[in-house]
Amino acid sequence: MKIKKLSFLCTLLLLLSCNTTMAEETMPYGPTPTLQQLRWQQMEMYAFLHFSINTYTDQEWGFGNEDASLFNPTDLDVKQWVTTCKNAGMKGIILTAKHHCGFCLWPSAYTDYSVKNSPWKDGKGDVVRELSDECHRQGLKFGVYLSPWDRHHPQYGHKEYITYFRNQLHELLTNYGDIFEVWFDGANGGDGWYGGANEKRKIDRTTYYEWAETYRLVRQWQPDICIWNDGGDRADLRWVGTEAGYVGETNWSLLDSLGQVGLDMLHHGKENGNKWVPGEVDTSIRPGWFYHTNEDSKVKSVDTLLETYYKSVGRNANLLLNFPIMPNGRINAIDSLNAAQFYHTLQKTFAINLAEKAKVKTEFPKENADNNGSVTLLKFNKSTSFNRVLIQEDIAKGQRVQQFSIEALVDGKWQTLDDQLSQQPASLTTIGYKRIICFPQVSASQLRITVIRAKAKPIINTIGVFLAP
Ligand code: FUL
Repeated sequence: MKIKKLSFLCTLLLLLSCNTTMAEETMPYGPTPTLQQLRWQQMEMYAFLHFSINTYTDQEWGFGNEDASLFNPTDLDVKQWVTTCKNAGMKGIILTAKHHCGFCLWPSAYTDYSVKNSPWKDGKGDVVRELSDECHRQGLKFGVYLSPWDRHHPQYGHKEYITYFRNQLHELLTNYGDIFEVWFDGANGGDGWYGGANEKRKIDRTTYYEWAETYRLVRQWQPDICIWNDGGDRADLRWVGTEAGYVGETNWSLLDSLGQVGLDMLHHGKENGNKWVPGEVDTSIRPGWFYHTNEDSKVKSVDTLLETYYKSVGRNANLLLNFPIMPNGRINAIDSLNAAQFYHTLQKTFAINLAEKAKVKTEFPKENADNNGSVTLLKFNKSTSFNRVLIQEDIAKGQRVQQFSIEALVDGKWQTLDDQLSQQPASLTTIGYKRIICFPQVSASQLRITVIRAKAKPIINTIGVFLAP
């Protein structure tokens, strides 16, 4: 999906059409992403793989007492996983190295509850090794999910467990090459096996895990990593408050660095938050995260996957799409087929940027005007049909746009283009790293993008106009 940047043009026009100085224009406004967050945002889509003892017990959450010998994939094929994800347009893979049941997909030195006590490869296998090697071979980034909640470990809930958790993190973050993202799930359902205690152990999410120190270690071991966490201290990336596959139409990549955050704020970000914390839309291609045969008929269709894309990547978030691994150790053919067709459709949709054939001019309001608007006019050389408009802000300078509109000149009349996937179609709010507006096809000679309100002078660096098949 190559979209030619119009930044040079915009910068040029800017110099010609307004009196503000270059320095003022390029000064960041408000919180900005770190280099790690910026690189992460550019990945746009990557995959989750859920695989554990649950795969063999038909469960979503193992209790922690399931026998390690149940783990026995007969045809485990990491090449098939990576190829499937690559064909689906995924730029990386995050593996459930340890889910809530505590079973480890790598031969951790700190527990016996791992692949080393399974029949798979006579206990000599290491799924994390095989997958990380294959990802790096095929040019995908690799990430790990390490569940803080561990229903197997006898000391879970006590201080000793934090040392165990950090030891495991050290293994994962120092033995498997570059890790782009680490996932610290916030779930804690209370009860578990806990070494045979069979009891409830709830913890205080805000204090128990001592996240500040763990984050420090993580960054020491993997300086380029992004940390995802939906509980405790604020990390680099945020949950969007739902696993249904969408983020709010208004989506600020900001939160406050301290304090509890409710679901609504996770869903929309905080307009005046003091820290850059972009949203990640995590959702599964099936109803469950783990594989269940009875969900073979419930795999998301190509249309649903496309809608998910537009409501995540198209709304200034990244998409983390889960593929469950089957008991034999492979991704189901229906999942890989639908995902490949989904990506094929995206590639076709965004292959030709019709804006490249237009004359583009941006004007800003006069100095001292009380708003920070802009009007960008695209004049096509002939009537042009399209149904998608893509806009990007230069987020390295901060997320600025609060409200905008798009209009097309159809048969000599300006017609407002609404976001058909939004619940409030007429109101277009945030842009951020990427915003894609979907609407029924129009044939227009001109397109007008008006930034109605912005926190500071808008810096739009990409405009794309497309015709989806
Ligand atoms: C949730 C977990 O409880 C699910 O099992 C799954 O791993 C999902 C991605 O996160 O909170």
